[in-house]
Amino acid sequence: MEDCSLPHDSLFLGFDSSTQSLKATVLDSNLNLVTSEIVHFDSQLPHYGTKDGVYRDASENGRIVSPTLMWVEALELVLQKLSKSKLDFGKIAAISGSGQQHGSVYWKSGSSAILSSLDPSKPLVDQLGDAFSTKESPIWMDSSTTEQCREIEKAVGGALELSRLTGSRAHERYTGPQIRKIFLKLPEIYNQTERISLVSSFMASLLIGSYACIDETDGAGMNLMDIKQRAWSKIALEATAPSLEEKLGKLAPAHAVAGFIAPYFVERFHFNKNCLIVQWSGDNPNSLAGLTLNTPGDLAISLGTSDTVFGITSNPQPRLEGHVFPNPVDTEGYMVMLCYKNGSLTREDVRNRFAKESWEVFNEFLEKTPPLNGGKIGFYYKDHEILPPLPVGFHRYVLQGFTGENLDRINECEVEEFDPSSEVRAVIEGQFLSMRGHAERFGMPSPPKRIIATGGASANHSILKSIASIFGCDVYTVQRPDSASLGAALRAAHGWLCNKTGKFVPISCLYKDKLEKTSLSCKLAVTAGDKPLVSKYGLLMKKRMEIEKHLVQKLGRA
Ligand code: 5FX
Repeated sequence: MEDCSLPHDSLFLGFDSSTQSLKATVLDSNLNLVTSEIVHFDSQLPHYGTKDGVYRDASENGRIVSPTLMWVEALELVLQKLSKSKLDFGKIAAISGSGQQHGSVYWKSGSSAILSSLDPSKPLVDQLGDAFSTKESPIWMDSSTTEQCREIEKAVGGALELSRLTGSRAHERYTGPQIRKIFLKLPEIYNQTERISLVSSFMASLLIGSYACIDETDGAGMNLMDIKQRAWSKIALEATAPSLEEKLGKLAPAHAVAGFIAPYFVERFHFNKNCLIVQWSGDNPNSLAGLTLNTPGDLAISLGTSDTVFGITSNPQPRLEGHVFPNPVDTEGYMVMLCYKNGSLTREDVRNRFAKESWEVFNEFLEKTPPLNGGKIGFYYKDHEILPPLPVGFHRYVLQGFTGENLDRINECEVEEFDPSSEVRAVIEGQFLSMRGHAERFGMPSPPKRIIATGGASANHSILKSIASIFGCDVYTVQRPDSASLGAALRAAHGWLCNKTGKFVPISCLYKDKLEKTSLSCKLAVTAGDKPLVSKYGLLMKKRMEIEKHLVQKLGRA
């Protein structure tokens, strides 16, 4: 039997560098929450002038970036906040983190020297101002690389072939197409770049004071890695840009140690010099860890800036839709995922337009409208959607005579608007019917054994009720909705343990038989909807998928 205990009195720190904020969560050796902090980019770092953490470039269709230095400054600020909260940095045994997936950072030639000689008397941001060959990092919301996606797919033998090889067909937000765009359109930036990091490996690099590897899980979000070999794919690299492998560095498993914390942080914040930095990974993989998802029939739904649906499998079948990544806490398994760009910002937009900018009114509308919404179906895309690939726009249909019994002679009629309460139900039902439809098509369990909901909107009971009715299973929630930073803190402990043991140890070893006593426990929030309603929703879903297909044929990208 492995000794899975963590040293008494030690602490584990997890970050989440997400689209709109940087969060930090600290767990103790019993995996209980000690403290947490957050820096909101728009309000707490207003000098960068971001809206929702990003710049939406008006001059180039679909280009969405974030200022790289803002993430650097946020790291220093969140550490200052933790220090003010009297956190004893000296007790932190290991740190890991989560980054928004796909986003990339371009380190200028010579920056490795800057990174390894940071002066602890000065803020990071004053020393790294000149370290990047472009100051703006493309992020996951960007949709400006359709051309590069098609070129890469063609070069490797088609979209399905690329998906079988790398776990996904080419997607605009994926790092490979983003790198190719920079190489083709801004070659001087590409040529000046000595290292390309993901948001996750970028933040880890700051903490170790040298370039951190890209972890194999987040690396699968680039269209560059062979998911079976967990190694860079030569053919995908060649299809993307020249001399790319040397700019990417090596891959490492998510549980590996990236290095010791840099002297900069030891001197400035009084970390212990033996504090380990465990590889950072993507936000969705970290959530998977934080939700302790380890049963193939379980589905997680994360309701944040993006909405994602994910689960685990040992036998992935990559298709044109959805994504396959290595499981970040298992050396052999995989995680499967769907991703929607229109998540919380779109729910908020509908709330602002139709529910008097109030969540109370929004929930009241949701509760007072009947399930199935009288056959009213809505597609709400405030941003260019990923799944399905559709441009900005709202589309509304009424299924005349629909009662949920059958679809015979049911025709849809496009309308301009619904009454305000039906708009609210239509956005919520629309989002979850789409998830159910695409999850089934992707081969995810149907119905799932259970759903674990996380992210900001998982605190909304009215929304959870709709999920239970549409999917037909119990819905659980976690104590804390920021499962990505919690998962990162747990992974810090896991990496520490693997390092101590000298080999990979299953993560469940850390919480086996005591999950209920930790901050990772989840609780039943809503029981499954009744069966007849679930099958009526099945029909509505079928109709919705048909309409969606027509919309894609009419308006979508290839
Ligand atoms: C996943 O593929 C995504 O693009 C998003 O969920 C980002 O990770 C959000 F940060």
